[in-house]
Amino acid sequence: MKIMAMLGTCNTNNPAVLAWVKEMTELCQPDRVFWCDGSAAEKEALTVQAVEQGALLKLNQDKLPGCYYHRSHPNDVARVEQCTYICTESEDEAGPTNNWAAPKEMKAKLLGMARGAMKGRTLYVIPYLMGPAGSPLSKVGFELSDSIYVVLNMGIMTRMGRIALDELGDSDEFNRGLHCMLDVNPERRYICHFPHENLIISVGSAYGGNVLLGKKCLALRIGSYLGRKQGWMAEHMLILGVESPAGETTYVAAAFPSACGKTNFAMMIPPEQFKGWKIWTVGDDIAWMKPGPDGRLHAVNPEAGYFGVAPGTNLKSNPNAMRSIARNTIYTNVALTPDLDVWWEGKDGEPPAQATDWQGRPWTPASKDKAAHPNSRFTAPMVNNPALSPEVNNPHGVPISAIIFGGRRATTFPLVFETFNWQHGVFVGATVGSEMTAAAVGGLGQVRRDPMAMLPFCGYNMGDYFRHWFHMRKSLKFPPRIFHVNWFRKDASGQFLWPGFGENMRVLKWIVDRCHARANATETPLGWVPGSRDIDLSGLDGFSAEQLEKALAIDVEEWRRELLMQEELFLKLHHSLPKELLFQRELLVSRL
Ligand code: GTP
Ligand code: SPV
Ligand code: MN
Repeated sequence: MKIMAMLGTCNTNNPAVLAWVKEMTELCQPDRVFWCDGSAAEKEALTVQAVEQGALLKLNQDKLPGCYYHRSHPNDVARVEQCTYICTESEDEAGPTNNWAAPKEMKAKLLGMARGAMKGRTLYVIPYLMGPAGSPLSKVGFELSDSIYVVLNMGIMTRMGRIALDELGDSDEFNRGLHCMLDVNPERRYICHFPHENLIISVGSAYGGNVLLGKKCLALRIGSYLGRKQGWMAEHMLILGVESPAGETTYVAAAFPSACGKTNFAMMIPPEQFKGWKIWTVGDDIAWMKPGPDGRLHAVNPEAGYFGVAPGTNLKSNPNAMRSIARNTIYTNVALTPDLDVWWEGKDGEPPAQATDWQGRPWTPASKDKAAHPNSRFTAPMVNNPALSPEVNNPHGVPISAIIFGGRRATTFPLVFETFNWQHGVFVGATVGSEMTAAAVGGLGQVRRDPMAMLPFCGYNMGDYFRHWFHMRKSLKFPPRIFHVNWFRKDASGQFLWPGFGENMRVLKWIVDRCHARANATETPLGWVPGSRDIDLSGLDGFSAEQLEKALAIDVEEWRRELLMQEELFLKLHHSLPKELLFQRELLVSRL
């Protein structure tokens, strides 16, 4: 076997890294080992190889310079929660909302599956850094993968290569990640986390959150576990800055479940009437947050790119995303046009007269199936985003003034409310419910509890996670205010009550003004709600104050049902639920 350091000098003397790569190489028995250095030349060479192997297709370079197309296996198009495990010593540590397996047995099983699994293939060693260089919050990981698609995606989504080795130095503190595609068989698919060992093993998939191990596996599941031990928080949150015409920038973090609007909100362009207001994107999916010396909660985005939902993305809904994906982007499971352009449901313009769908079948507008998979995605470097925050590489992160929770709810939840205090805010986050989306396999459209949008991503017992949230208050002299929003409420005819997207700026401005104690609100059983005059509707043609009132309304009958639904989660977690949550529930019941 030959160990190659091709096209670069990304070798390392770190003994812990070398020992682990050697051990895994002996286990997986690849024909070649390729150490990634993250250079532009390397990216170019690997892209050529990926095209030769058929893993990528070169798109129309006049229209989409540097862009490539990928189709995943039709059985492998989303995260698989039923195959995702937290392997802690005790089952109680993983808690009732996670799949659990004993670490020793699961490791033996997975390493057994990996034995000889890379014969005839290349093992790519992917060193990567999550978070800005030099940040106390940043973490180094190594993903060993036999997928060239994973390498090219990790090159966009993380700070990959030399930079990670430099950050690590001689330390043995890094995440170990092993990824084997095997035969991409759902029966042999496991995404397993071993938090005690800072280890991830993923087999049998080649798609998104299952295999880009820095993202959901390290940055959220392992991250949340480490955060609790080390006094910080790993959250499924976007981070944005709101700059006012006076030049004051207020930072906000928001947790919405998968495919519920984080990327859109993080890149929003304010409507014309909001002259001088500007949104800066820090991150669109994940926030690592830690109390700073100033007593405020500081957040960094551990990622370096966007793995975003394609359907519904267009120049009106998300112009900054369209600009972000105009070059150097990998498209997965969208439709392909005859001139090698991409298309998806909800893209600008007319649907193409003919196209090839995400499964490679001929498609026309008369076809009954969708051209793009509902969970088709783009992988785009954040530097493409015209609204990228100048603070994105700040090792100290940005100070967060507001945390927003939200879900996809056709009824019950008003457009926006502010919670009374941190404890109440934690209760509201803990009881978030949302309709399930295509981002995970199964259950589409059903409302389920998705606490803090972390149900699929919390790496330990959810009850202890809530306790950690309450505990964090003690290290914050200036805790962020906590809000809840719902862009997805519908009227009797099934139409969205609120126009959403860029118009969400109107709600965001109220939130920011509340943080600076300069906006009015009315006390309700749920929290502080703006009156219809407190939200600026100027220039929003065809949208009346009455409609806004409908979007803001609180229906006590609906809330009785909601309380019963919330109880399900409380029962499931009764063993580990912090008392503060029961107390908050009693308070809500009595207010209602
Ligand atoms: P993940 O990447 O899975 O974590 O998703 P996300 O939370 O970043 O969601 P994203 O912004 O990609 O939006 C998902 C879907 O919701 C897209 O189809 C959007 O068009 C739609 N969406 C986003 N914002 C709004 C909104 O304000 N109103 C409505 N009605 N739909 C929205
Ligand atoms: C999500 O599902 O929340 C995503 C997409 O951001 S994935 O990376 O596949 O998890
Ligand atoms: Mn996400």
